[in-house]
Amino acid sequence: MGAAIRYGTVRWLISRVGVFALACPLSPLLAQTSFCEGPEAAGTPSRDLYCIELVPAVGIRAGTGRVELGRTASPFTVDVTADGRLRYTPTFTLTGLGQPSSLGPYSTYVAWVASPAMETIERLGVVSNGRTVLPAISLDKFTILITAEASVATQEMKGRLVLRGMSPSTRLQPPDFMQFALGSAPADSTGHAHHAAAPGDSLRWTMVPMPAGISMLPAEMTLRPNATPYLPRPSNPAAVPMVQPRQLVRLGSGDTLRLTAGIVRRPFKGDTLTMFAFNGQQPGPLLQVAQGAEVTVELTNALDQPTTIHWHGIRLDNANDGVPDLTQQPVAPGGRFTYRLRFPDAGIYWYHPHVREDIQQDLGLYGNLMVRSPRADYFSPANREEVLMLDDLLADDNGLVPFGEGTPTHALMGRFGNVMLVNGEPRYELEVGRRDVVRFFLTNVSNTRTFNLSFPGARMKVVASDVGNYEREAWVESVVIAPAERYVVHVRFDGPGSVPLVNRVRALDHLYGRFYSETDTLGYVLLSSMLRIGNQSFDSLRADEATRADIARYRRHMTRPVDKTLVLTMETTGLPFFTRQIMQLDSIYFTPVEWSGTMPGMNWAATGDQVRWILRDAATGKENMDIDWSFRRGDVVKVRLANERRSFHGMQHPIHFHGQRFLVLSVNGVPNTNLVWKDTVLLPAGATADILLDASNPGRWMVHCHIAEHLSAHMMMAFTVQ
Ligand SMILES: [Cu+2]
Repeated sequence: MGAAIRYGTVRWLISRVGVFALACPLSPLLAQTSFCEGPEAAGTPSRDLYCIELVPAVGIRAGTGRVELGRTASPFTVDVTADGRLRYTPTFTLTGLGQPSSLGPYSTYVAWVASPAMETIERLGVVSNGRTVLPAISLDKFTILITAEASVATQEMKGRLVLRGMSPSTRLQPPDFMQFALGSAPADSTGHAHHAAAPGDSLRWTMVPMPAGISMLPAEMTLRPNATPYLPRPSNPAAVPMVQPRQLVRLGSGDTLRLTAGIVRRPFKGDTLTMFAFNGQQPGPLLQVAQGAEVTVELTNALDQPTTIHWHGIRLDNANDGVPDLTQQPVAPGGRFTYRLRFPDAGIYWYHPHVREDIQQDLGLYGNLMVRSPRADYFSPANREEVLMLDDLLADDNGLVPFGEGTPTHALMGRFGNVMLVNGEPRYELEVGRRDVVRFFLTNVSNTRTFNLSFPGARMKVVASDVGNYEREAWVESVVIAPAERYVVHVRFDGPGSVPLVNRVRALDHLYGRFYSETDTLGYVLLSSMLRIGNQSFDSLRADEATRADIARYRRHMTRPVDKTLVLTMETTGLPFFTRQIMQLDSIYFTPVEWSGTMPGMNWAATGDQVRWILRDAATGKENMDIDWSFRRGDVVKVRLANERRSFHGMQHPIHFHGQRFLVLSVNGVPNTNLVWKDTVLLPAGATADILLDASNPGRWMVHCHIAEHLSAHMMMAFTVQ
């Protein structure tokens, strides 16, 4: 009760301060809250990506302003529409505007947003000197216009133009000159060799598959990774077992599971691929345990390379965390390792190797781990549960595109696949009754792809993420899920007919400087004619009082100063001239999230020897494994993650902390109002996030980017909890 009152008081104070500040536009309190104002500080969101400078129109002598492209608090760190358009909540800060009447027969100023060619113009709202927050904008490229108007009610832009500014995305333009200059390079004559050679032949690189609708410069088509191509090639393929579907394995406390990482064959588009699997299953067995249980897993390595298993998100004993050279020696081919697991937190977790994830995880070594709460009402009611592992595979007519043996390929943006998989299959199907509520447990196990998932026409609410429930359920139009993240959603299918599960994003055509839509249909939910009475509780959003009480214990730490700042950046060496030139042109604008692999050739050809992704401790300047933060058990640490826009290639990074849990307090300075325990957070390009780390589990642990190629290209550090 006491906590509830305190929380209520804090919310009341926030609302009062908010109203006061809006009523006093020059309040220094709020003047500080926009990162677009004042001198640019280190560790703040990129002005270049999230601020617009407004400039006076011809003949206007007084007035300037800025627009902060902010976000409204959401369950995700990226605000995006179901069809994939980024959504910005603009905050206008205007100064020095004279009386509108000084410009003519006008009484007010109005802000508008227009597409670059002005074919659509939308009214945003009335503005004046000071700060004004206006409705969200979801155009790819746009221009902000402020006009003097005769009436506040005007819905049409008729008055005099006063200020204008262009969105950062309008800088994305076709590099005509380079296209001409670089386009003259000769095409490669070996471009169509067969890379899935017969046993005994050596593998060769051929051209990487192109996404539909994207063109590549001839010079890009000549690029090849400077690495030895690798695919698993057993000496006796006929003896390799065919892959099996996932099995549910319920483990009680004290049980032992034998898990073998081995080689399998699987049918694929009329061909047969050689891949990896746990116990011959893709995904690996779905393990289900009760919260608080302790089980043993005996790993046998039947691969042709060393491996380990990391139990992602589980706050277990450090020696069982599966990190090679940090918590254990890698398990050699033919070797074994015993993991002793405990499960302090309910939720959906997953397991995967921590050796060359870019190869081993991509070839199928991943499985989910469901930890059940003893609370019967842990989730609000649903008619059924579905556990989905989302992945993508990169293949062409010859089968899988080979991996780099000693170093990863795709070291720039990660290995985007061109075939979407749900639970290892290219087509997912589920049959449900009409009005059924389905609880989906979603895990993104892809190397690099961030999905924007929705079931068009079906209502969806998010109820939980990585390490437990949200403080309260929230309606969402889509789920933004980065590699290694988990979300639990409840979806009601009212029907009739069928509902697709789609990934809808806006991809960047770097060559032509444009955005375009990509829609992947991952599967269908088929609605049977059986009509259920329906699930009344679905219509309301439930609060989880136990989660609220748990998080409330950390509330006093939320306003503390930042303890540690981690900068995410990169450097390159020895990239081809062409790649460096294109990257330089490209760096004029980075989209907050690269949803799709639209620079396939140069991305593929860049290896971990040429690209070094960096976690840099802002206080010491130390990088990656030279960092060794030390905390005491029970410390609560505020860490600011700052994704540096000015690096050579800015893009999003899903950052994972091992062995602990954290709260994402704010993104780009906007506080989250509905918290959830996480182990992985997606940092958009140029963005910052403040997280509150609950350093409660002793040991030496990793922090790393969960884009598999970034991890394999050094983007990792360690910290100790004593
Ligand atoms: Cu990364």
